[in-house]
This record gives sequence, structure tokens and C-alpha cells, in this order.
Amino acid sequence: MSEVLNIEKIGQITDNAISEISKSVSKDEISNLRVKYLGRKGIIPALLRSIRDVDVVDRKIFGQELNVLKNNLEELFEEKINQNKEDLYLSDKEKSLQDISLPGRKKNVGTLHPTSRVVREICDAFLPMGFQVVEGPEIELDKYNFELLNIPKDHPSRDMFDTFWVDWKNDQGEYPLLMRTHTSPMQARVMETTEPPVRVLVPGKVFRYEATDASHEWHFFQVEGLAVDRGITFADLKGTVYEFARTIFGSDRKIRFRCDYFPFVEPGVDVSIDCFICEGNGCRVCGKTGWIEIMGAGMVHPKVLSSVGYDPEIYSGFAFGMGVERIAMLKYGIEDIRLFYSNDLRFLKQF
Ligand code: FA5
Repeated sequence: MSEVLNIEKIGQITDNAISEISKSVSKDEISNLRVKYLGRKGIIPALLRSIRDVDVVDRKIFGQELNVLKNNLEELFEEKINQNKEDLYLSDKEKSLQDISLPGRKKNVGTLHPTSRVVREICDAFLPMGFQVVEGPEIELDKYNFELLNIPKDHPSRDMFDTFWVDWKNDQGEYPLLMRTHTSPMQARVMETTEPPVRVLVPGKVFRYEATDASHEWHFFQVEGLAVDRGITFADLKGTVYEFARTIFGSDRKIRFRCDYFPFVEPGVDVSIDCFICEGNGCRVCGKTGWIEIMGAGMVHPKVLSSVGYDPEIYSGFAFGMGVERIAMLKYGIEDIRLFYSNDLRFLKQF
């Protein structure tokens, strides 16, 4: 057996290394020890080089022993550093500069975005009335956004829903994909795959090619509602909307139903709440009308029911689509819708 390398020597080096590493406390000590044992000119590489002086028969066993030792030491250094990372990474000088009497660093905890908060509040208001929440795609087919909702190509009401189109042609040379302009396409998608009774709520983002002002954004959230069954009437729609408005705004707010036109309902209405800023007198937020429109609604058009395979002689239903930011504005007294997506932390932190 060689004078240079023997089992006792490896054992001794192992003991020394373990004891020195476990006693080390600072970043400097650890890195000096790593150089001492594992550095290019360190003890372990030197021993590995000296294997060539060992008898051929013993070479293999020493090689294995040294490699095990090398791996063990690497693991030990790793563990030591992880044990108390912060402490070890501070040099002695850095530690002497630490002032332990300073107050701790505050962790930044995020809050829910006001839109997410209000989407949840809206869903919570409808769940006790038996509605289920479902979601749909933001990039939608023309078929669902328009055609199945009784808005054929070249129908003038498409102008109300100008939007962004995806630059992709199908085999017929058409551009059928768009950023959905409302959550109503989910009416058709749900009815296509479900037998009545249906009672769903669809929160989601919508997009319009629209100039922005205090109450208009080009991207905003809607929550769609749809209920279809035998014998559903306009009174059910009114009762549901009143119940929702009372839960969200309390019983003091005034609610206004007015006739409106949407090709996928008949009759159609828009629902407004009295303006929280001017208390109905007229201001820039309500466009000097005293009312803020929060949703479109109506009885599902018989053509829409037929287009998804429901018999309008048997089934009827109501639908509504509300603007989430408008509800949040009314609920929290926010005067400009553009604040929602301007990423100003002073605004967002209030929620
Ligand atoms: C619709 O989007 C219809 N799909 C609603 C509907 C559903 C009617 C089911 C009938 C049956 P409208 O474009 O009016 O309708 O939008 C609905 C609500 O979204 C409005 O009442 C308003 O609260 C909100 N909204 C509309 N445009 C904007 C906008 N540019 N910025 C912010 N909120 C908007």
C-alpha cells in the first residue's frame, strides 16, 4: 500500500473536514474551507492526482473512496449554506453594520383588483337564486358573437359592437375570429350543450373598438345571466334584477327599466341606477342624465331559442348582461372608469 495515500489518511481528512465545516459560521469561513478542500489546488484534488502513485490493485478502491468523500463534502457545503442563507451571505463587516433595533421589513401583500372583487360580489348575489357560474373564450367565433344571436352579417346592429378582428382566414376566405364584444355568445354555447332548465352566470372580459371617457373603456368586464325553462316571464326577470340590485346597492337606490333594442331579446330593456355623484341631477359621469346604465336585458328571442334547438313554443327565458366596472363605480363612488386599468397603486391599494 502506498505511503502517499492510505485509508487512515482519507479517514483523518474526512474527520477534519467535517469538524471544520460544522464549526464555520460566516460566509468567509465557508468559502475559505471550500477552497481548502475542493479548490483547484485543494486537498481533495491533490489526493485525486496522487492516485497515480498508488499500487494498480488499490487504485480503483481509492478512487471510489475519494470520489465519495468529494461528493459528501460538496453536499455538506451546500447544506451549510442553505441552513442560514442570510446569515452566511453577510461578511463579518456587513454583520457589524447590522442594526437589529431597526423595525422589520414590511411584506407587500397584494389585494384583489376592484373588478375581481365586484365580479365575486355579483356572483355571490346570484348564487342563492340558483345560478351556476361558467366561463367562455375571449376570442370568439362570429357565429356565436353575432350569428346565433340573431345578428346576421350586414345587420346594422353590428355597428353597436365594433371590435378587433383576428387576422386569420378560414377555407372560405372569411375572417371568423374576433375579440368578443359581450358575454352573450355564451348564451348560445351553453344552450347548445344543455337541456333546459338553464340558469347560468358568465363573468368575463369583453373588447370594443370604442373611444374612452369617464364611463367607457375599450376593454371591460361583463357578467351575463341566462335563465331558460317552461313558463319564465318578464316578471321573473324584473324580480331577479331587483333582488340583485338590493343585495349589491341596498334598498335606497332607485332602479329604472327602459325599453331598449338588442336583436337577441324581445322585448329588450336597459336597466339603470340613479347616479351616486349628482343624486340624479346630472353630471359628467352620468352624461347629465341622472342615471347610470348598468345592464341590458330582456326575454330571449324565439329565433335564438330555435337556433340552438330549443322549442320556443315550450320554453322561454330571460337574459341580461351587466358592466362590472359600472357596478363598481356605483358601489365604491369611483368617478372615472379609466382608473381601473391605469395601474395607479394609489387607486388600487384602496381595495
Ligand atoms: C350588451 O353587451 C348586451 N350583450 C347585453 C345584453 C345581454 C342585453 C343579454 C340583453 C340580453 P351593452 O352594449 O349595452 O349590451 O352592454 C351591457 C353593459 O355593459 C352596459 O349596460 C354597461 O354597463 C356596460 N358597458 C357597455 N359598454 C361599455 C364600455 N364601453 N365601457 C364600460 N362598460 C360598458
